[in-house]
Amino acid sequence: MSQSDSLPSSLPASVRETARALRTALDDANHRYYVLDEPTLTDADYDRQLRQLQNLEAEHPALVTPDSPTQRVGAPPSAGFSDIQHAVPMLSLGNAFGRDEVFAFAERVADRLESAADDLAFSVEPKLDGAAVSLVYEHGRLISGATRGDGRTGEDITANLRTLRSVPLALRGNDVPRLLEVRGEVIMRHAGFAQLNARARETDSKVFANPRNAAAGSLRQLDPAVTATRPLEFHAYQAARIEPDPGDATHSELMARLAGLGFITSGELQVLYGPGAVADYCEALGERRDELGFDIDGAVIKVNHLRRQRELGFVARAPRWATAWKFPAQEEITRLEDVEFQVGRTGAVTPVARLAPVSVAGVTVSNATLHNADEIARLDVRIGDSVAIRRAGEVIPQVVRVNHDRRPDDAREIVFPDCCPVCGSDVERVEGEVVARCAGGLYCPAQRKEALKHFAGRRALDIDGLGDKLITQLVDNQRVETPADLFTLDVAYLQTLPRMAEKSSRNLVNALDSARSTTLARFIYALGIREVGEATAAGLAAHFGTLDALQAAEQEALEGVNDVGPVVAAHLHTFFRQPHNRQTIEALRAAGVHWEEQAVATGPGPLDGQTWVLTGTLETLTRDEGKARLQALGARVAGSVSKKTACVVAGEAAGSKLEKARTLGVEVLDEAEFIARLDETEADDRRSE
Ligand code: 9MJ
Repeated sequence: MSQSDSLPSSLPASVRETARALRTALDDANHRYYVLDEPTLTDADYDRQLRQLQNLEAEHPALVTPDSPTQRVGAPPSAGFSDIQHAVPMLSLGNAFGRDEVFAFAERVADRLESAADDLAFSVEPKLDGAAVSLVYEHGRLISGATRGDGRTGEDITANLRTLRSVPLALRGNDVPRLLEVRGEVIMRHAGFAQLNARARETDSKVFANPRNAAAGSLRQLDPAVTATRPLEFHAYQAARIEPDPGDATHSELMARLAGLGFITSGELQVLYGPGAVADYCEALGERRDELGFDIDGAVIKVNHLRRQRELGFVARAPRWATAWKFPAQEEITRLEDVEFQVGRTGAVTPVARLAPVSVAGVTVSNATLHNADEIARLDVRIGDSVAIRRAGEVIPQVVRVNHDRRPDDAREIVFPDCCPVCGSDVERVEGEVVARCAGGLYCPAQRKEALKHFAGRRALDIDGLGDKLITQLVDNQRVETPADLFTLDVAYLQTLPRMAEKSSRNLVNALDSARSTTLARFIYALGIREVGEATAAGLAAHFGTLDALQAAEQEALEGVNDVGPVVAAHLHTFFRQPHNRQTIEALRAAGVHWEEQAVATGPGPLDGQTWVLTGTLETLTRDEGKARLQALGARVAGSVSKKTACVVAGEAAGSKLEKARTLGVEVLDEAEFIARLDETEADDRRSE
């Protein structure tokens, strides 16, 4: 379907053509990003084109049609949802537990079809655990979207479903059916779910127990603008009605057609013959369940030929032609035996639930996070309570619910500590922040250990052979306090430690040696500055080019970096103004940690070609800052004075360099003059930009 079909011919051809091109570009970008997972446009380009289209539509309101990409969040909040009758009931599925029941299902189907079970083609696909919805398209345009409801009557959530970028507003391609009713599941991926709940915990809004509840809850928002902010995806798994009738097609063929029309369909679907192959697939999918990035609760086994599906029909509320292989639940009930408090790298004090061990989807769980004091209050949880634990993918096991009816009489309240359980420093809770932090900083061995683990990690300096246990020993023995101390370790000392032979000690010393050569991005990341992840570190490295420039940057300059907002900028600014952090950085450089510095091309500077020398002690700014500001203006900063030196800055107790400057007649500035000159030159520079 072409995006220009619906544009009114009363408008000038050039306007229609521009609108058509923008709509197609935006629809294609959406499809590539949300359906094919192969983004082509940057977010900025997408936003720019969307704004262009919005402006064009504002000038020519006749361009606005319901399937324009500008119309996803168009509807105002509603007072409630009206009913939609499903033209074809939305049925539930029967269950098959284990291989024997798959064989029994296949035999039943084969008997009815008077065929041999091993000759029957089944399509098998993951069973998504989200909220089932049904979408109706007429002449390629989305007409309505509904929840499953009781299977016969659902709720009209069209306005909310339109906000999902994986729901096509207009079907794609040239083979658009006159009528299409597509069914599928709206899901939330683990990553999006974790982010949504993390934000909810910070802002005291609704925390969801699992992605299914989050998806269902997000779809039932009265304000579509809220749904639009939720990371939802629609995955199609059935064409309930299609006109013209596709004739003697198969389910797998229809799924391929739905993909062509613009829907996400399962990349895991397989057509298999006989129950043995089907059961093998289900077992193998179960093994990979944690790798998919979203919840599935089983596999759906369908007779592949639609003609045979029709022949088999339904029993009660479920089709005879399909069944669900169910995986073990991802939630289990156990007892909260105790709560311990862990101190993280940034001092965050996290309550950790110690549980009576329980097997959750095949993995024994004995710990779960309780996040923070607010979460304990929200859950109203006490030691001794019966709790529901959820484990999904790589997400840390969570306590999602408490069974208050089963609270024992001797249940104990959880008391959040006032003092750090590791170093005894005060535990502080900053106004407006949910996280409580140990005020000990790097005095706290727990924070020191975590900082060192982070520093040595694979994505930071990648120090092979420096594991958690060794770090614990080094800190406990007071041999290592800061990351710089790591570079003073030698074989003689290391081999005195338990489990460290000469060879492993030598390997570690070699690994430390290799780690000395790194990149600026890794180094920034390794410093473990709050909220500075790998991507931010890389952005900072690319933007500033040198560590000195980054260290000297003011809050405003930091906020000029992609993805750095006021909070991260403040963390960076504070970090680099702590004397102990600067000392550690200097000690690391002195220990030989190095990287290639890149001058950031900023065009010609007013001090281009000049060489400056800083000497003596500066009071109001550090030498690094002075150097970075000079470099930003184009100057070179050297260590010795010559005839070619443009200017010498002499701080307190300047010695031989100052003398030499005077002898050679080189201009000399004291600190106050230097700062005035910098300010003046920077202001001139800004004016000339
Ligand atoms: C889920 N939940 O993933 C069906 N389903 O087909 C898949 N559900 C289904 N198919 C017919 N993949 C009725 C239900």
